[in-house]
Amino acid sequence: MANETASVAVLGLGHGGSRVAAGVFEAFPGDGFRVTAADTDQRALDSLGLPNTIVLGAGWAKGQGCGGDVKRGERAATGCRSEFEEAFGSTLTVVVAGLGGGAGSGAAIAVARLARELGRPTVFLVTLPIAMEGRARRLQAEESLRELRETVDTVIAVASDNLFSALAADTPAPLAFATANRVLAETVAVWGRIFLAQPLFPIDLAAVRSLLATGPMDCRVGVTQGAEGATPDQLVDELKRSPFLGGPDGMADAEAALVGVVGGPGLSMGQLNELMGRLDACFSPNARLFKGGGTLATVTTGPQVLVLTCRRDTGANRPRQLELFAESPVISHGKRGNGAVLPKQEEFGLVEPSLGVFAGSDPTKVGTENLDIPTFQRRGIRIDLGTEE
Ligand SMILES: Nc1nc2c(ncn2[C@@H]2O[C@H](COP(=O)(O)OP(=O)(O)OP(=O)(O)O)[C@@H](O)[C@H]2O)c(=O)[nH]1
Ligand SMILES: [Mg+2]
Repeated sequence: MANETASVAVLGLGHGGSRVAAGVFEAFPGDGFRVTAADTDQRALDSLGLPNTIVLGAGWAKGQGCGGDVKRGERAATGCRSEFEEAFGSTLTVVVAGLGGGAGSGAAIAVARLARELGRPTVFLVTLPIAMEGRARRLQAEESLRELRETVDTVIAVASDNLFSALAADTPAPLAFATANRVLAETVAVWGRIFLAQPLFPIDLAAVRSLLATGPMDCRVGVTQGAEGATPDQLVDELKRSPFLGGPDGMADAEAALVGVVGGPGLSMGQLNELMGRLDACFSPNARLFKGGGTLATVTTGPQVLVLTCRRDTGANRPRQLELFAESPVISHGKRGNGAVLPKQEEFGLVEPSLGVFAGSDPTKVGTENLDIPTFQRRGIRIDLGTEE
């Protein structure tokens, strides 16, 4: 018997995350997931038609958004503690957010802190912006991701570029985001189903932690819808076409992966064995694989497969636009702890006290101090150029 008190919750944060949560609610109504969306933007929330929503910072943000400011998003979410406590599931909460804006990124950090404090089992599925959204958004997303990873150890970050590079260039933008939301909603739902399933061999959060433990990982996800009567080969083909997986070789070059299969109550050990064998063959023999499978009464189609592949994040998948900035000839570069390349102002040669343009004019004096000399020189303040410890 499956644990009767088991429950899985889905929590969408910010506009992108909320739309994914709404996709789970629409496409998987029979699964009993508790679906909640939270945003500082009341109108965006209302447009989703979800029964459970949280307007973040309603008292001061007035439902009008947080202007893309992560700190304001975080503050707004911190003030909704009791609402979030209610939104958690007992077995698992899948938190979804698009990083790069204010509400979703800030709320993800606040929810992560709360989940850690309360010891709630959570997985964070977050997306990184597409290259054309620009460098500022990308850096904001990376900073939020760094903070999120410092707070919880179950953060799965997928690059939206993997999805959009799999679509034809003439795909209309609304359709592209709708595809992203559908695939992410399926990923979230199958993930939840795997955790609710009667396990034939189980997968748990310890496996997810172990998968991500070796450092920042570049993660990709693939999912199948499990059409009735689909053969193992057809399922594997479908998986390889899954748009967030990064192409047909998306499994072959993975250093580590989680492979989950969930079928209806009729799924046999023989079928599962055959399917797992086909899936194994897609990976390098050196890849660390965490596998799980089980059955669930709400699965009325063929088996669904979820694959989460990881490779060490070397920055090779950073969008091209970011590299162009990094090669700019007018600035030199410093590095943040997270490896993000930041512009650094050039050092000026102002080592001697200097009057600059005020040389020759009457000194502006207060007591013994000449205010025409820059303050840092008058006061002997050493400028930290970031070149020394
Ligand atoms: N999957 C998906 N991602 C989206 C969607 N809209 C935006 N994103 C991504 O999510 C990131 C954050 O955007 P939003 O979710 O709109 O921002 P927010 O969290 O509401 O924050 P604000 O800036 O305060 O509005 C963007 O940079 C995009 O990469 C969407 O409909 N679906
Ligand atoms: Mg928004």
